[in-house]
Amino acid sequence: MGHSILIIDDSAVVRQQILATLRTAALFETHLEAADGIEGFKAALNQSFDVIVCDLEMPGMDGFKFLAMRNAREDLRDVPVIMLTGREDLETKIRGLDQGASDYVTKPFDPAELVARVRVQLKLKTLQDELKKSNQLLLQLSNTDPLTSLHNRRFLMDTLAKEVERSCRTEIPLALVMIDIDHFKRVNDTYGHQVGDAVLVAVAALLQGQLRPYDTAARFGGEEFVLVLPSTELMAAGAVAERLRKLTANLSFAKEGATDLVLTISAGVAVVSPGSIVNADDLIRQADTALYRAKQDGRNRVVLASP
Ligand code: GH3
Ligand code: MG
Ligand code: MG
Ligand code: MG
Repeated sequence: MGHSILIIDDSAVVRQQILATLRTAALFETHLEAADGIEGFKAALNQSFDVIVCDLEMPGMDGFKFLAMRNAREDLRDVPVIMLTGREDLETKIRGLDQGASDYVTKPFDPAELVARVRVQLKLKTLQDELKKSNQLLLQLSNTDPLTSLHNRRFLMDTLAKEVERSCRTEIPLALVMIDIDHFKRVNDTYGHQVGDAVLVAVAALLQGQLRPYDTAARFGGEEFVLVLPSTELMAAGAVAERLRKLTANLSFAKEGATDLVLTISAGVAVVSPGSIVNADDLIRQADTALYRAKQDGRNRVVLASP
């Protein structure tokens, strides 16, 4: 993929020299020019660049101010800026580097030096982008259950702690639904582990498909799932669980070769109500107790925790 580059300099002649030099070395595919810091800053906000070459002395917003503006923007901080300094003034260069410039080139510049310095910054930027991408992937993997692609327990506990805290502070209710597939061991025993896995994937997809964008569905353990429903009262959460219970009973596994499999779930529902002081563990415990009652009472049902 070709690089994109932004040249900020008040002199059109200098901009052309820079572009011609970098073009000869085939260092970029797309480029944009700006005549001062503010124009350059706007360009950088509108479009992503792999490297920015910025003059220091410009009327209006100069290079230092441009750096300061850029530093205030998280999304721009990773774009390397090479400062063009008119003078051989060491202090100015140090100040530029201190303020976040990645490198500097003294004007009038030597073409080979400019090419070399831009090339180094492009290489670093590419490595940095790759690292960021693999870090994002790692984070996603560490928060995701590999079988169902739902959030895993780790992510759930992080989210739940925040949501419980928010609910206690804002006094807006928060509901938690603990779901457990009934007699799931029988599914494995009767149809095999592979069908068991397919059942887990299907239930996960059903849960995910029924939720609002700000709800969270997670695989809590083997055949247990947890839903976190912000701004939801006990009765409303119970209705959600009831709907899911009915939908689960309608799932067909004929495609998996389990034509006669009728799957049911049990659920326990608990809430953080305004004025109550609970933590995430309390809430889980309450939902789990309600779920236990649902199992005791014959499964395939929803039980609300007593408020
Ligand atoms: P109950 O109605 O009381 O919940 O009975 P149950 O059989 O669902 O509960 P139990 O805890 O006895 O069994 C859960 C089973 O889930 C046992 C375990 O082998 C199975 N299991 C856990 N994780 C997975 C998985 O990733 N894939 C498959 N296929 N089975 C799993
Ligand atoms: Mg200038
Ligand atoms: Mg279980
Ligand atoms: Mg079970």
